[in-house]
Parts: sequence; C-alpha cells; structure tokens
Amino acid sequence: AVEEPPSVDLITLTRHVLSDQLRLGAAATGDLTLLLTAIQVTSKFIATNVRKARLINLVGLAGETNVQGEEQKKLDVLSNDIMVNALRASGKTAVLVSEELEDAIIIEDRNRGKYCVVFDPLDGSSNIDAGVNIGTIFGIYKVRPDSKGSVEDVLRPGSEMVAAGYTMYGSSANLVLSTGSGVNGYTLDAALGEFILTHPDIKIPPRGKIYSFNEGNSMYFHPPVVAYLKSIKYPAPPKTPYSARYIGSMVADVHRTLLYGGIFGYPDDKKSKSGKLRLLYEAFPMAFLTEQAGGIATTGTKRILDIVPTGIHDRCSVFLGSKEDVQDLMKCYEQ
Ligand code: AHM
Ligand code: MG
Repeated sequence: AVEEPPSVDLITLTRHVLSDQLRLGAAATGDLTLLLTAIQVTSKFIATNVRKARLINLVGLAGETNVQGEEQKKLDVLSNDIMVNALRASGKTAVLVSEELEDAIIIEDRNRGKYCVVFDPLDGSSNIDAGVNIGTIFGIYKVRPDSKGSVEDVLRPGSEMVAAGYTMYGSSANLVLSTGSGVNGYTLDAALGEFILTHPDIKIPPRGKIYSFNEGNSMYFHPPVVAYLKSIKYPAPPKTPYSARYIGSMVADVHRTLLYGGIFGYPDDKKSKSGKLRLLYEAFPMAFLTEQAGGIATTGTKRILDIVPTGIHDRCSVFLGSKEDVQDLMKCYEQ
C-alpha cells in the first residue's frame, strides 16, 4: 500500500480563528484571537496535569505532599488556578466566573481587557479518579459598552455570547469551538503542541439513535420526561428502540451527541427543582455549540440561550441534540 504523504499545510486553531476574524474586516482587533490563544494554553496545561494525576493515582500518591513540601492540589482546584492566572495575564479579560469560585473576579485596571469568560475548569469531577473523559467548558461575552467590568456583564442571555467551547481530555485533547459562525473541532498534536483542525464545520445529524440521561433519577422525573423516555424505549413497530449512552461527564456526552446525534438530557425533577447543570458555564456554552451545529437546546419549554441569569451559579434544566429528537421531547412537554 502507498502511504499518504504528511500534510504540509496544517490548519492550527490560531490560524483558523485569525482567518475568520480577518474575514470580519475592520471590526476585528485580534483581541479575541489572543484571548483564545490564552485559553488554548490553559487547555494544554490542564491536559498534561490530567495525565500526570492519573499516573500519581496509579501509584497511590494522590493527596500527598510534593518535593517542595506543598500539598498536592486537587485537579479541579489546580485547573481553576491555571485558568484564572492565564486569563488575567492575557490582558484581554474584565470579568471571570468559575464554577470553583463563589464570586466573580473583576480584573484590576492594569490587566483589564474587554472580554468576560465564564468557565467550568474541570467538569465531570466524579469521573476524574476513574480515568474517564473530563473537560473544560467556557463561554465568552464582550463587556457592555462603557462598562469597566461588573457581574452584570455576564448576567446576560447566552445568545449574547461571542464565543463558546470546550476541551475534552480523553485519549487525545479535543477543543471544540464556535465564534458564532458554525462549530469546528481541533485535536491537540502533542508533538507540535498545537490544536489542529480535524473536525471542520461540525453539524449534528437531524435525528440520532442514542439517548443520554441519568436514568437512575427516573423516580424523580416529571411526567413529560417519563413519557418521552418510554416512547424511545418502547416505540411502535416498525420503529426500533434507541441505544443508551451516559458517561456522566457533560463534555463527553455532548461531544458524542454533536458527532453522532441523538439527545442528551439533564432535566429538573422532583428532587432537583432547577436541575443540576449550571446555566452560565455549562448549559449556555453547550447550547451555543448545539445551535451553531444545527441542533436544539431547550429546558423542555424554553430556548436555553434566551434565559436571563439572575445569579452566576444559577442552574437550569437541559435537553440538547438532534433537531428532530429534541422536537419529539418538546412535544411531550406540550401535552
Ligand atoms: P460537576 O461540575 O460537579 O462535575 O457536575 C457536572 C456533571 C456533568 O459533567 C454531568 O453531565 C453531570 O454532572 C452528571 O451528573 P450525575 O452524576 O448526577 O449523572
Ligand atoms: Mg461542572
């Protein structure tokens, strides 16, 4: 067999975003590109730490002190510190909101830029020790005109985000990003240290064959969710039932949904009155990506991206995925 020659024209994430920004013309200053460069660096750094931590767990050293006598930080705290430091130092941010921090960080004058970043530094914490995929989720707003940066700059609907994405730490690190004109996926080439465009223009299939819910919560689910799940598990012939896939890491479950189609759901229920997932840095970025890929993201009755947050750690009910699958779910809410 003849081997394909290696590509000599790699499209890196920075090159791709830059060409996108250039297309936008005079309005673009390159600031968003620089901010995204800072985010890429944090993803590479977190990826290496995730790998190392797994090694440490393997030899049973987690929780011990390192050679400098410092206590080993938990991976999610470490990831948060990596992101806060890098985003502040980028000079491109005004407000930072992290799942790990109770209050928003307002960036001091000398480092201030015009973007606000909301993020979950390491999502899927219950999966960390088992070596299952985990990820970083982020969303980006521009500060409102004349604002010097305040929490009000992020208490805005997700539809006002200028970009959103996630990095999944799995067998490779995958960064999936939208700057508002479609969705692209990049894979970290560890030797080059660059995210390379590997999944251009991701589109969710209009219908899938997979559902992704934590069905262990079934006894708490509201009737529309129970009815929907029944309809895909016991369909009227000649239809056949859907397959179940649930990893319990939103990044991994959404990643699969974007690529294969189907529906991911984490509904509010009788126990979790507002659901579990966080609006600003989990639901909004994933809803943004889903819509940009041609899918739907809803609470069951309302478009997620239209919600106006009242607090930075608000939660909401989430269903997202293939257009036709999510429409079927929405019909159950109408009845
Ligand atoms: P976390 O931010 O504490 O990691 O929780 C969020 C995670 C999501 O990644 C995932 O979709 C969900 O929680 C899984 O929850 P459960 O374990 O209840 O199924
Ligand atoms: Mg989380």
